[in-house]
Amino acid sequence: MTKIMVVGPVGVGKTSLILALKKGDTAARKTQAISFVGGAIDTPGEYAQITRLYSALLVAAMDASVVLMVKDASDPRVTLPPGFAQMFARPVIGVITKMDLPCADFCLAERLLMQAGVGLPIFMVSAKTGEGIDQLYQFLEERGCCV
Ligand SMILES: Nc1nc2c(ncn2[C@@H]2O[C@H](COP(=O)(O)OP(=O)(O)O)[C@@H](O)[C@H]2O)c(=O)[nH]1
Ligand SMILES: [Mg+2]
Repeated sequence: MTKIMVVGPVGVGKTSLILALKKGDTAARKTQAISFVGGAIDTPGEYAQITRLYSALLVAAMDASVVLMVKDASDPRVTLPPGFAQMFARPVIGVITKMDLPCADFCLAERLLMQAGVGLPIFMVSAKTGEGIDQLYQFLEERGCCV
């Protein structure tokens, strides 16, 4: 059981993050269903935004050893409900994406992830520039997760 599952609202950069960790250069397309990409489970953003779809996320998480909860650094909205991370019977690692954007607000994104129940460490990455990807990759590799 070495899979990672990536969750978070639509458009935060989940698929791009998986592709960056895989060191692929293909562009992300809209994720329509829970899908297996190498050692990762990619999930449609709607599953983190529509309460009645949470159960599907929880079932899929049974197949993963770690959940990556993704927050877009350029989006100041509260997009994950309080305690969302605690639903998962798995360690949840926070990942803040789009750190390359000028409007990226790391402090706010970190606070919102923590409100959603995510603990430290929280990783800051950009799938566009590659910032932070190696550190996250190494962290996952040390825990036996391969993407
Ligand atoms: N600037 C920037 N854009 C990103 C980054 N990651 C993803 N995007 C863009 O955000 C949009 C949604 O990305 P996607 O990976 O499909 O998000 P998902 O719905 O969470 O899987 C796409 O237009 C990506 O090119 C990033 O790190 N920086
Ligand atoms: Mg996607």
